[in-house]
Amino acid sequence: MALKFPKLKWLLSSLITTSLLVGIPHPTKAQTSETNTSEFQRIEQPLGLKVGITAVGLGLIGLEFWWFLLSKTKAQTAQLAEGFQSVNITVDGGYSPDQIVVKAGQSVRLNFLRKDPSSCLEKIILPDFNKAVDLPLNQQATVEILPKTVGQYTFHCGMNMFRGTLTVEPKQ
Ligand SMILES: [Cu+2]
Repeated sequence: MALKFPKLKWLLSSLITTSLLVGIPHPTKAQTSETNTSEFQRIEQPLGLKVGITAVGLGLIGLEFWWFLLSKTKAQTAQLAEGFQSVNITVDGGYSPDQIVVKAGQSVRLNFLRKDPSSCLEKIILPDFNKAVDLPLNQQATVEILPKTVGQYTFHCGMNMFRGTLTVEPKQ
């Protein structure tokens, strides 16, 4: 949930901006233009234009909802390579993928490639596996773990602001 917070904040502020652009009826403004007829003339917009602008605004709002709430990254299953379950994770404004699925009882290699210069992301921590690894910029850093117990584990940045989930499934 912590990861979603900055997104939601952004979403709210952009929704407000969008509604301002669309032009929510402004009572004080309307009054001024009616009483002060000598200076201001009230311009009647054609109905079609109003409807059109409203539709564009609603469309943008819908697009934002889809982008931030529904276009979630899908979980990625680690691929077997040289006896390891490997997955490449790009670190850039978060982790991509941020949901990783592995099987229990086999070593996992998480290959992090940090492209984000922000110091926030320079450390990756897997508390359940007692791992804290520095991620050099534009260089792959591998974290090796052996997940023994089925369950969900989180990995996160040094300050626990960006998070990802490691799901350990039973081996079949
Ligand atoms: Cu951080």
